[in-house]
Amino acid sequence: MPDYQNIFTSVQVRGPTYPGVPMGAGNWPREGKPFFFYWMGKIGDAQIGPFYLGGLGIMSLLFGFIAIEIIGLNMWASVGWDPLQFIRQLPWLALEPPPAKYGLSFPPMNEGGWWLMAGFFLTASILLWWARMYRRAKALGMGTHTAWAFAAAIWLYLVLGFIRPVLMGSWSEAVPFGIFPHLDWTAAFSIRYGNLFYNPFHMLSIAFLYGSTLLFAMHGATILAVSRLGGEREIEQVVDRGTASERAALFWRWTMGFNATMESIHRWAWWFAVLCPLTGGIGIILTGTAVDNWFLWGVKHGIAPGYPVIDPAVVDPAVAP
Ligand code: 07D
Ligand code: 07D
Repeated sequence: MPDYQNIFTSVQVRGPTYPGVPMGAGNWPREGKPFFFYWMGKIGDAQIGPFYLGGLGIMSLLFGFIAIEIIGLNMWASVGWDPLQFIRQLPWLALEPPPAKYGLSFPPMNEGGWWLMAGFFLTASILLWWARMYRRAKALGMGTHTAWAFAAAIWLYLVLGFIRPVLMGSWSEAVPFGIFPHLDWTAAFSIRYGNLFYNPFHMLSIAFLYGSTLLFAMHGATILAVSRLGGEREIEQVVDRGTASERAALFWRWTMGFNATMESIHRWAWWFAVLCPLTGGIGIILTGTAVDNWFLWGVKHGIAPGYPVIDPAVVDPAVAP
């Protein structure tokens, strides 16, 4: 069965195209005539469309487009409107937040005003997309787990770009737009606050990040390992646990003495993923507001060694008044 043995997916199913379940009043019609795309079928479902656009979707795309437009045009302006340099230097270009002197006021457009506007439209776009996700799940009679997981990511995004800057009293605390500039910000933030590694919520966030990849690998591998027994065909697993799911469970009970269930493994995955940005956001919100230097905080709480006093006459600038 060579078709059954490729990297990503099993045989391609080709019935008539399916528009999805009918929906009641208050829903838009789905757009576009669905078609099959063989190569997409290699990595997922071969049927493309129909799409559900909806009012929230259109508004989100529109606001997102405005944000990207503001960011892109500002970056282009920063290289003197040279199209070649714009493409060549794109990863290094930035739209920076206003300087500290403007606090939380609306700065002049070319000193962070455009940054503030782009942030507003990007945030509106993301929140509208969240609402769309919530509404579509409801319309299908599903739970809203995906929307709440997305909300956890939005929490970290809002802490970084809105909540913490407001608490600190200045937009200048926020992240710039740009590929490498946002990495520079991340590194500078860690140094400014005495090494983020000693922030226990950064530690938790990392544990959940690494934990997520481990759980994903374990779950993906387990299901693939029993796919020869039909383990990935979830509908059949629901009505008849069968030999695939049973073996998958037994494998882990044998190798590590404990196994998740077909349901609980997905709860594990959901919580690990959600707790990564959730704990991370707590760590960022505490930085500069409650804790000014995580290394010294670590020394105080016995998780980092202090520097030995070599010359008592020299005062560590970090602890100088
Ligand atoms: C694979 C799903 C697809 C999503 C993708 C991202 C854009 C941005 C905009 C040019 C896993 C699409 C990107 C639309 C283009 C402009 C103006 C998700 C997948 C492919 N980061 N970060 C990246 C964002 C922060 C950090 C890459 C966003 C914090 C480090 C990409 C945000 C800090 C590294 C990116 C955000 C931080 C990255 C790949 C928002 C601390 C990397 C992302 C909205 C958390 C890596 C050059 C990825 C890299 C990277 C986007 C926030 C740190 C450009 C949208 C401020 C250390 N970040 N990031 O695959 O290669 O995510 O950077 O908060 O090493 Mg970042
Ligand atoms: C960014 C949530 C917002 C994203 C949203 C998506 C779009 C695009 C695109 C349609 C990612 C919106 C999407 C607009 C649409 C399309 C295609 C989630 C985001 C809403 N760190 N660090 C973390 C590690 C160091 C620092 C978290 C490791 C150094 C700062 C994570 C190491 C310094 C911050 C993590 C390491 C430093 C973090 C991020 C190792 C730098 C944060 C979790 C091995 C010198 C963030 C508490 C996440 C945080 C964060 C990992 C090192 C700085 C666990 C593994 C010491 C400033 N770091 N870090 O989910 O929460 O991000 O910290 O060295 O702010 Mg770190």
